[in-house]
Amino acid sequence: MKLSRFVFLFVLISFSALAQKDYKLWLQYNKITNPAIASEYKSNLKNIVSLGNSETLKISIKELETGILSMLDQKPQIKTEIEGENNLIIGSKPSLNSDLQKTLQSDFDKINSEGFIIKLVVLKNKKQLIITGKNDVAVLYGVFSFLRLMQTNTSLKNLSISDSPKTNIRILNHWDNLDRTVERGYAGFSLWNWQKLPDFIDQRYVDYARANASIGINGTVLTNVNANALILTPQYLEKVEALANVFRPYGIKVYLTARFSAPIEIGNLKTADPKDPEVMNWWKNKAVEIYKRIPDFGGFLVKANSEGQPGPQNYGRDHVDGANMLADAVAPFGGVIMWRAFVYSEHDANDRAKQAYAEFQLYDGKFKENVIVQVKNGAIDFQPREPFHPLFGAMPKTPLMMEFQITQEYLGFSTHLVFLPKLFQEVLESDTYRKGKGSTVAKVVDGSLYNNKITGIAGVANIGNDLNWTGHPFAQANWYGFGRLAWNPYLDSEVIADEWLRSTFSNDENFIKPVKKMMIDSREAVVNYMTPLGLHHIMDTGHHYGPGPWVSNLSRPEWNPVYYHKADKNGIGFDRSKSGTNATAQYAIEVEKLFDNLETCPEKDLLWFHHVSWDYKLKNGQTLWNGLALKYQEGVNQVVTMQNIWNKTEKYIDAERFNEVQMLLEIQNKEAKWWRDACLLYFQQYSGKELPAGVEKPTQTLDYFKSLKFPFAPGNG
Ligand code: BDP
Repeated sequence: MKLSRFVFLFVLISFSALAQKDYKLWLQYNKITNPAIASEYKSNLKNIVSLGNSETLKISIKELETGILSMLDQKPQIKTEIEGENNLIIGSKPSLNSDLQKTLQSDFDKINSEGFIIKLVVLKNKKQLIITGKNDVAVLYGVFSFLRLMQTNTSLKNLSISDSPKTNIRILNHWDNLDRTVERGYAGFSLWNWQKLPDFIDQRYVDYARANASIGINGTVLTNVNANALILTPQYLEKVEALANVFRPYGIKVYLTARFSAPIEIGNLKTADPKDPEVMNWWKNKAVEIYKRIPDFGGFLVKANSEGQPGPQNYGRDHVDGANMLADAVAPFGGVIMWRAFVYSEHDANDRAKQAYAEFQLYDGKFKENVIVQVKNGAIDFQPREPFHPLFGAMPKTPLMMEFQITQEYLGFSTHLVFLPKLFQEVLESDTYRKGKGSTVAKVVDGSLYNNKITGIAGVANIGNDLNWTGHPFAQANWYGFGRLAWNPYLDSEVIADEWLRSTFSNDENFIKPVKKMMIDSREAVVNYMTPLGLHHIMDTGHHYGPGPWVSNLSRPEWNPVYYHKADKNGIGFDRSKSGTNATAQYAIEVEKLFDNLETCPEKDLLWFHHVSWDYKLKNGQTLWNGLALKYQEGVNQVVTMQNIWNKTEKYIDAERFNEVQMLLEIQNKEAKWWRDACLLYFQQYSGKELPAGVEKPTQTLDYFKSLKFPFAPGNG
């Protein structure tokens, strides 16, 4: 072979080996270099006893083999009988012998149907390690959890874990269109290759399911909430069925979005009125047709009468009529309806932040048992920071599902490093006070506050067909963290960052410590350089890329950033207190008082709830104008700190991901400055004040920033 060709091949091979790193997400299975930990695992992982032979169990065994080989350079023997000691026993409760069942009875009592047990036990005087649960999918969760222990170099000593998910529906919402564009998607095109389905099964579908199962995600809505009825035609259902077949052994159910007008569009009916018998029948038959193909179909997600989508109100009916009609159709098969509460109307002059509560709260207790209302984390729309949505806690007789956005529509797309579990945690920990102190949003979502039968957390996916799935290597952490929080909404985001870094990059403390801090601080950084002190929705409109606080020419008032910041010569902010729109009254009295009073309103939410004079004194003694400007500067400084941290990590990780993140942080730096300069120049017109010392002078004029146009910004249809 000629040298040049050899070099070419070498480069190609090493490139693909490196490229795989990005692709492998948090399942890197790096070699365990800590000798004590490695030897503990080695001695316990010589033999795997596999009890059963379901598809799911086979996946568990294969995953263990892959992980063990890669992390320990050891190939375990796979057996079907327990002989000798130090075996790793894998199987669900029914497959265990009576001795084992008895030994583990108290552990089984502690877990629910999806929970697992990982435990060192002594059986007939012999030590064994066991991973079990009540069914094989639960065992798979246990296996991934065990592999996480390995990946994070956790000692096996005294190992005894029993863990169950706290919510039933842990689901990704893909805003994927049938033409493979992804609404608000910044990581390429949709994974679902509809044209080649059902016959061509892309390996990515399998890898996607595996990644989700590894963090306990058990559902996926394949299609955009701005729905296309065609997905419900036989031509597409056949393709959906093929995907469902791939996902099933991983414990993942498939769901679809239901376009409310589908009976007209694909059913040739004259109406989609939910009280019309023909319409009801159409949906019932549709459900029968779907469940014939996909017996474990999860159900429908519906965006109705919101942002132009059709819904029951088109026929003089309400959300309850619409949701319950669909609920009846899927109920015989155990399906659920996830009905979204993301509504606001152009005909409603009311503060947009009040509209969902105003429209939905009075329906409490009126929905059928298999309806769950899906509520965004805040009352406006996935902003870098929002106070928790007032509906949480306010509908005791209705299960409410959390909707988080993992894709960074309003947080810098997939170019900005922002660790979202920090945001998610802040929302979940918020106290609604609806049943006294401690009535957190997490307790509403996991059903413990009001004893709801179904519970769930949805995340709008940030996944596309980019080689690294999420566009930014660190955006993988947001997918990961979402799954972990959906499993356990009480998890600390620092724990999540720690696990993720160890599983994705390295266990070296010199890497973990600074990079974890970088991740944790990244959320506040984006708030600071985009929307500090409670500002919100001042992104450029349509695509939401970059700042656009000046936009004021769109037909619907609440589509314009000026609606949200209300800057004028007297000050800035949206008065939602009693003297304003009184949105604060939608919260429990304790929360209402806190937000309503300028003195007690947390400064992070100040301009969300109050219109405040430019000279208002902040807690640190600064005037509002100076404080605001300094916050913007702080955001930029934080990005610089992130860059400094990252620049020191080169020796701990592969060059490819190091370089990618370095380049992306440079973009983030530029864009943070863009945000700071554009917003401060714009607001300065109203404050009429100089920038305080410590804030860098803008390098461009306001007109320049206003002139920037991005007709092809991604994710905007
Ligand atoms: C908004 C997005 C829009 C979505 C909508 C929704 O800009 O693309 O369709 O949310 O959640 O934030 O329905």
